[in-house]
Amino acid sequence: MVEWTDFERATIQDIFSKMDYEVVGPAALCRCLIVYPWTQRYFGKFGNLYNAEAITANPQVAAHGKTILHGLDRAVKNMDNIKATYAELSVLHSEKLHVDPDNFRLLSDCLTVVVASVMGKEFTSEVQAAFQKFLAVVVSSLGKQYH
Ligand code: HNI
Repeated sequence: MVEWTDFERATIQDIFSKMDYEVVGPAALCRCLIVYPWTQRYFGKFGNLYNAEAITANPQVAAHGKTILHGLDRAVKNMDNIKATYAELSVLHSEKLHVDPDNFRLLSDCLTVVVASVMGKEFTSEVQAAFQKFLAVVVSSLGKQYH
């Protein structure tokens, strides 16, 4: 089980309580699709992903970016039980969606970049460390049901 310090818990709650899901979710998923174009292969039914402009303007990408953040919300609310919280989502990504689990890390790195740019100076190294630890647990839990 993962141990969290009071600072880590407070930081994660704080980041998510102030986060504008409408902006951060779409921005993180857009970055992932643009910076790592092979991740587009899972979103064939989302229509036009032809270039950065098309990806940024695609309403299905924006909607799915928000869905992902709502998925992360579940981990924020269950920080002591992230693995169990994600058991079903892990099976879905593995068995139904066939998403290569390496991509979880890529998306979480894009999310870090977006959160850092929104928070500016407040995104200190200590805050980054807490955020990265949280995302590492998320990534590991989402990958748990792969075999
Ligand atoms: Ni992901 C669906 C959460 C990373 C591809 N994904 C979901 C859903 C949630 C979710 C929640 C909706 C499930 C449902 O309908 O029951 N995804 C998350 C989280 C992360 C993540 C929390 C990581 C931080 N997903 C990824 C990555 C990819 C990905 C990295 C591919 C590169 N996800 C998908 C696809 C779907 C999906 C594809 C189905 C979309 C759809 O609309 O059918």
